[in-house]
Amino acid sequence: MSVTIDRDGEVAVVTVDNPPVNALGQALRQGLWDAVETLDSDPSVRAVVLICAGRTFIAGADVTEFGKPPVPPHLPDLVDRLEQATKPWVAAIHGSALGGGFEVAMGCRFRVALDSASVGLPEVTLGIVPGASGTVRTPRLAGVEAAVELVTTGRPVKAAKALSMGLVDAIVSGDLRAEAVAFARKTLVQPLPQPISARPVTSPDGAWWDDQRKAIARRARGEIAPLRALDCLRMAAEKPFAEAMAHERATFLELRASDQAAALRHIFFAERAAPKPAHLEAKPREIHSTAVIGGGTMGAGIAAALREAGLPVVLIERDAEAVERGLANLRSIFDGAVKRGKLTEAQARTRMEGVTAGSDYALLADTDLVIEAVFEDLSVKRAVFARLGQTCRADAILATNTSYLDPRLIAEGLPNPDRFIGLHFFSPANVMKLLEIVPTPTTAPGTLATGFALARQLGKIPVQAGICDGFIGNRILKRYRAEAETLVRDGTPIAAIDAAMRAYGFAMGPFEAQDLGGLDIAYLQREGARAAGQDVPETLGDILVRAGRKGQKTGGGWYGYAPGDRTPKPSDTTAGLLAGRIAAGPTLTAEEIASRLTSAMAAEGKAILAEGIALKPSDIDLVEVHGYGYPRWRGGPMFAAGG
Ligand code: 3H9
Repeated sequence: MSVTIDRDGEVAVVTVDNPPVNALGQALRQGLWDAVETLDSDPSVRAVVLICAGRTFIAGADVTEFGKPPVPPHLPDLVDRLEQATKPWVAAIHGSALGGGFEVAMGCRFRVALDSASVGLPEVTLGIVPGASGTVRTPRLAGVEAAVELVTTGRPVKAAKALSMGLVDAIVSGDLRAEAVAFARKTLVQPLPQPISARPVTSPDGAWWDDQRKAIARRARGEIAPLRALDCLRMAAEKPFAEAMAHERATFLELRASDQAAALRHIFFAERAAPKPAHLEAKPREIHSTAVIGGGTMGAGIAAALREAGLPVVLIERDAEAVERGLANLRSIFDGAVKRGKLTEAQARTRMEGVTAGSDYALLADTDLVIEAVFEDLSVKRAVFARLGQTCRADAILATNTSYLDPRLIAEGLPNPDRFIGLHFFSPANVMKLLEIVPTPTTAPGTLATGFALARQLGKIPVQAGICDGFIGNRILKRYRAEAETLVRDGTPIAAIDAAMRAYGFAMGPFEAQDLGGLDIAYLQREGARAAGQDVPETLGDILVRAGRKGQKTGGGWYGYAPGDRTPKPSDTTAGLLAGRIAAGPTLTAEEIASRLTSAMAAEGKAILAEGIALKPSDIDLVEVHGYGYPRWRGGPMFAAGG
């Protein structure tokens, strides 16, 4: 860590260098404090530029310090000290000015950002509120509405938007240091603006605050921090600066010690560790061209994800008609993105232009990576790989997206099986962040490393999984559903189970989720296993599917649905079908139900770890949070069960 001072005439340039992201650990806080003192007492300095070395401006407080007692100088005091500096400081922002980093920038009299930079207050995503005046200075800098958006969502904004919101004073391109020094010089011939803490703030009326509260409670269901941040912002808008600061600090310290903050920190570090597991020593192969076999929902989603990362895609289907259907699936993904404002028409067109579609495997002769996403049937998949083995380059990486077949069987007979791997995407594959990476015993280390590198390229969270029925995620899902059925058999109402899991933080309970996705997929798997001679006991789901109740698509499954209405209603038909299987049992509270189901998930997770299917508990938590809707602020089943 270093804080160095050099000069450009009457402007001093303070450079912070604390890799990797210039986090505000104690030494850096002290270094900045000392720099303010030194420059205040140097009469030859008239203005100061604060700039950072490396990939980013200060990215925030040092999150690794959060479990420990705070050590002075405290960040709020440092921001005050900066604001009281006798010379104007100019924050020169590149990369991201986040959390404490943006708070430090608000202690400066001016903020100049590179056009590629972003600023934000992401504290709520860590289960806390900004703790060094973010909730108090932001409304005074940019108004209450902008502050509420920035603080309660935690979403950073790009430089152009930051300028329009009043969060930064100027955007520059090219040489940030030279531009910031020139900006600082200009300020010397103009009257200085008030320090932010002295600026006035106007509070909207009570009804506006009530509306915000309702909207946040809906959006951030179960999370404490966004609502507490709103309270801080209201305090900042209605009370004197010092009183609002005291409230913010108390809230910050309380939440920092909360279970939700601990869970969110756990996921934060797990996500950053996931792409670089220690055992990954081989060099990944470079991927410049890709192909997807199968243009159904899954294949089209994978192709869209590849295009989003800028990779050209060859889409292969069985015949001309299927090729057209595949292209239509892909087009509807991009059209949807245009409708939601995520892509421009021109971007959508470019995405489509990067796709070559056909039924001729000869199109794959020079492709670096092929991902198979055809029907979940061993013989169909084997036939695909037999053709890939004949037509692709001998070093092309060949991946299967199977979700429950044994990849070893799929790859049997493939020439050069060292380039074969499982890459299990989750639907919709262009949206869901999780990628299970499944090496077989013959997969080469370089092929495995390429899987991880591809995940990085696609912005996915990679988790390595061993081979078993369902890998990590679907195996836990099976156990979760089985436990939910056990509760039903023991007399707990279906609707009470779903309600309990929603109250725990899932968007849907296990039964309504099955009705949405269709009960027949899991049923067919079980039937397949039974046909193969495995002993798979009958489930309640089997009874429903055999009676034609496959979920919403058949007008009923676990629940009944009125035509055109997706609201689940308890169903007499279902009750009748299951009547003989349900015993009278104790009435469980919502907490007891959630505890039974999450404990079952954790128990399966433990078994998975013991068998070496997952490499570490935090990988299981990532799978559940990013693939199965486990509430992030609970930290995942392993964390919730105590690690
Ligand atoms: C806060 O500021 C509270 C204040 O309001 C009040 C205080 C009183 N601390 O993400 P990357 C590590 S709360 C410690 O892969 P990128 C990370 O673990 C904070 N370490 O890089 C990784 O380590 P390793 C509010 C941190 O280039 C390495 O840096 N700020 C921190 O893809 C690289 O990280 C945030 O929430 C940290 N704050 O993205 C910002 N941040 O190499 C969080 C990162 O050992 N950070 N590390 O695995 C980010 O969003 C991204 O890191 C950033 C760079 C966008 C900056």
